[in-house]
Formats: sequence, C-alpha cells, structure tokens
Amino acid sequence: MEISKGQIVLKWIILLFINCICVVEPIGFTGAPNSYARYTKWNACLNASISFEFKTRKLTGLLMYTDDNGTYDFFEVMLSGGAVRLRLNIVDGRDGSVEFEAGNNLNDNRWHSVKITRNRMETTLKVDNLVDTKVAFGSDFNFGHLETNSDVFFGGVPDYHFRNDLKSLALPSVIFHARFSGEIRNVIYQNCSCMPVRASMIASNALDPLVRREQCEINNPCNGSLCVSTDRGPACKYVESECIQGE
Ligand SMILES: *[C@@H]1O[C@H](CO)[C@@H](O)[C@H](O)[C@H]1NC(C)=O
Ligand SMILES: *[C@@H]1O[C@H](CO)[C@@H](O)[C@H](O)[C@H]1NC(C)=O
Ligand SMILES: *[C@@H]1O[C@H](CO)[C@@H](O)[C@H](O)[C@H]1NC(C)=O
Ligand SMILES: *[C@@H]1O[C@H](CO)[C@@H](O)[C@H](O)[C@H]1NC(C)=O
Ligand SMILES: [Ca+2]
Repeated sequence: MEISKGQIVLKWIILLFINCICVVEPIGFTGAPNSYARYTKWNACLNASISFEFKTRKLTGLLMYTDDNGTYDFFEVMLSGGAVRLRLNIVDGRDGSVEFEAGNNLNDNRWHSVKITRNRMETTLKVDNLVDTKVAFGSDFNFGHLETNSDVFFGGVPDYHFRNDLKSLALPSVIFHARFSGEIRNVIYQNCSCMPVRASMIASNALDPLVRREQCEINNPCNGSLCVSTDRGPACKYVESECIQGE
C-alpha cells in the first residue's frame, strides 16, 4: 500500500516535470514590415478544411492568405476591427467572391480558434463557437490547381509579390493589409484526406526570434494521433476520420 502511494506521488512529480520542460511556444508575429510565416500547401479540395488558433492585442491584421497564383481563386482571413473576416473566391470570375464575418473583441490576448470548412459550393467559417456559412454560386468549385497554387501564408505575404510579381496574386490588395502582430499555433489541415494533419512552417521572415517553433514541431510525443499545442504543453488528441460515409 505504502509503496504504491509513493509510486503515484513519483508519477505525479515526473508528470509535472515533463510538463514544465515541455512549455509550448506558439509562433510569434511581430507585425514588422514583411513579416510572415509560410506553410506547406493546403490541398483545398471540395470538402477540405483548415484551422488555426491566434492570440493578439491588435484590432487588425492579416491572419492567413493563399491563392491560385494570380488567376481568380483565393482565401483571405483578416482580423478586422476585432472580428474575423474571411473573403474567398472559388468560382472562376472576378466577381465571384464571398465574404464572411464572425466574432468580436477578439483582440483580448486570449486564444481564439478559426476553422474554415468546404463542402463544394458551401463554405463555413467557425470562430470559437460562432458560425457563418455562405454559398458561392458559379460553375467551378475547384480551388485553383494544386500544382500551381501558392503556399499558405500567415501574418502577411512576402514583399517580393509587391516588388515584381503583383500579377501572381489573385487578390493584389492583400499586400496592403497590416501585418499580424500576436501569436499563432496549431495550423491543421484536413488536406483532402480523411484525417487532419499538422502543417509545418517552411519559411518565415521577421518573426519573434524567441517564439518561433511549436513544441509539437520540435518533439512530437504523439504516435499516430494528432499533436495539439495547449498552454500546458503538447497534447495528443485522438481524432476520428472526418470522412462522411459514401461521400
Ligand atoms: C505563378 O505565376 C507566374 C506568372 O505570373 C509564373 O511565372 C510562376 O511560375 C507561377 N508559379 C507557379 C508555382 O506555377
Ligand atoms: C497537403 O497536400 C499537399 C498536396 O498533396 C502537399 O503538398 C502538402 O505538403 C500537404 N500538407 C500537409 C500538411 O500534409
Ligand atoms: C506507434 O504506433 C504503432 C501502431 O499504431 C506501433 O506499431 C509503434 O510501435 C508505435 N511506436 C511507438 C514509438 O510507440
Ligand atoms: C472528400 O471527398 C473525397 C472524394 O469524394 C472523399 O474520398 C473523402 O472521403 C471526403 N472527405 C471528407 C472529409 O468528407
Ligand atoms: Ca476555381
């Protein structure tokens, strides 16, 4: 009896210790000119989703942007006046864009989650527990072409687009938005597959040097399950296949 009690205490001490050395660092954005983080391509097929969490004290800033390399299609997620605003175009044609908005007072320096889910012509924006759903009418619901689509940018888009390659942006106005200042973590794609996966940052510029890599990227303790950064360290989350039977 005494031994097992001691073992339990020891277990707790070890657990606490592990938690203390595994403090999760999110990705820190300074809001400096030309600051951004570049993530792997999102395969935004007809029923894909993308989600992330952010934390900020600022009312405005570009959260996420990806497009089809200058033709028509784009996803732009802004923090605007403390609300999340999503603008997207998936139907070919300049006037096919749809706008969503959800949340308010999100500049409270607490974590907020954003999830965009596609279902053919219908897209849903979920911010924390608030949902906005819109339908894009048109003929072509494919998001560009996977081979030529851009990577996914968080916090800003690189300046080189501005200097000599404005034509390669489907939504050129994206370069004029304020850079995001705050933190972002848990960028997760449902990448045209049945299971959600963590996306990795592949390049960055002018990020906070002290807050650059999530613990889940440095040392992912989850084998098979999804690693999710929380304030107390990395957590392994069992995820169900998101595939709808018969779809
Ligand atoms: C994007 O478009 C530009 C022309 O505007 C082209 O030079 C470049 O190769 C394209 N990028 C990709 C990845 O296809
Ligand atoms: C998502 O899929 C695309 C295309 O297959 C691939 O290039 C990209 O690396 C994938 N991203 C992740 C996070 O798996
Ligand atoms: C990870 O899980 C697989 C099966 O799900 C198992 O075969 C493997 O041994 C596990 N690896 C570790 C390091 O736990
Ligand atoms: C998305 O559609 C593809 C092709 O129809 C299907 O294989 C996949 O299971 C679907 N994924 C989800 C999450 O419903
Ligand atoms: Ca399209």
